[in-house]
Amino acid sequence: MRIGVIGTGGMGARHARNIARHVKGATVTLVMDAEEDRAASVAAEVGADVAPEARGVILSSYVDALVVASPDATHAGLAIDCIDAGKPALVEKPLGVSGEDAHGVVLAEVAAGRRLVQVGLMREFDPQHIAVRQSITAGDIGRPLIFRGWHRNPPQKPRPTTNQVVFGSAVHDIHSARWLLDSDPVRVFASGVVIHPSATQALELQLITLEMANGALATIEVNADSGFGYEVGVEVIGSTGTVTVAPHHTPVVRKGGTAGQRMEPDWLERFETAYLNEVRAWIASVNTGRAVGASAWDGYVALLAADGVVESLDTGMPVAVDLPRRPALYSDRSQ
Ligand code: ISE
Repeated sequence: MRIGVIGTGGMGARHARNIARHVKGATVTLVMDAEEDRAASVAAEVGADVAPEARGVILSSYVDALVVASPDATHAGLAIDCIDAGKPALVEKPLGVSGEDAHGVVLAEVAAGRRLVQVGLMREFDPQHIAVRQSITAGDIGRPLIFRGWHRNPPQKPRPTTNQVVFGSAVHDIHSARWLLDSDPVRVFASGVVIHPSATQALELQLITLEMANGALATIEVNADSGFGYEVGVEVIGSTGTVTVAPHHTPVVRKGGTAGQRMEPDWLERFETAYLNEVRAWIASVNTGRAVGASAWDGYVALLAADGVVESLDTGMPVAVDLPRRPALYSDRSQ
């Protein structure tokens, strides 16, 4: 399978390398990035050619399927172009810059009558998250009642805006809550805190509550500048027990009167296995025609809830999430 990669920043480069090095039967043939040097260096690494613009990659007769990892504002439009070209695409999150933007992708897929888009909401491919889900479905904790997520980022340059914290980061946790609680959000409430007033007035630390259709609740703490490294975790409280991810992958070292663990510095290291699993599952699904992972619908629902979070941060009020009926095309998902 010949893959075209649009956007060769951190995620696009990671996907390109993973495909070139670790996925049998797949090659990266064409890459594109607005920064040509960046595209050229990834192309040289994976043995691909460089294309001058995104739509040329999608339409190229040397490309069977696409990875879209360009800036967020281009995701929905490029996803629709892939659908129009009849080519499968792994599209990075967020699927758009608003619920409405992402809804266009859902409508295009429904019109095409088949699922061509997998969204990079990749916690579903993380062994730790999978173990939590398996424990829930095995009945270990009874009926899942509350999802508690924590999501702490290293500082980024430039610092994110309030909305970027929601659309770029919290969408992952909204998706995890839906996936683990098996239900959709019906109402959201959010408030936030400025961490470093001298640097930014953005609400870099936010607390989000979701009320789900099945009566369960979710709380999400999302932090754009942890001050210590990267950490993502979930705990689900059920009617007869709780299940939580183990704290870190790294060993506990005791020395000099302390016990410590090295923190992963960022998501590229923390979710190394998940990214590989994700891209392998995607290529396999393109081969079999059986979609896996987060769908365009999932990407859309996460953004519709994210719209509500932004409104709630702004107004200080709870906001209803009005989901349209889920199209039959997406009925194989449990949510
Ligand atoms: C980043 O873009 C990712 O997708 C990471 O998975 C997420 O944890 C981080 O907050 C985002 O900025």
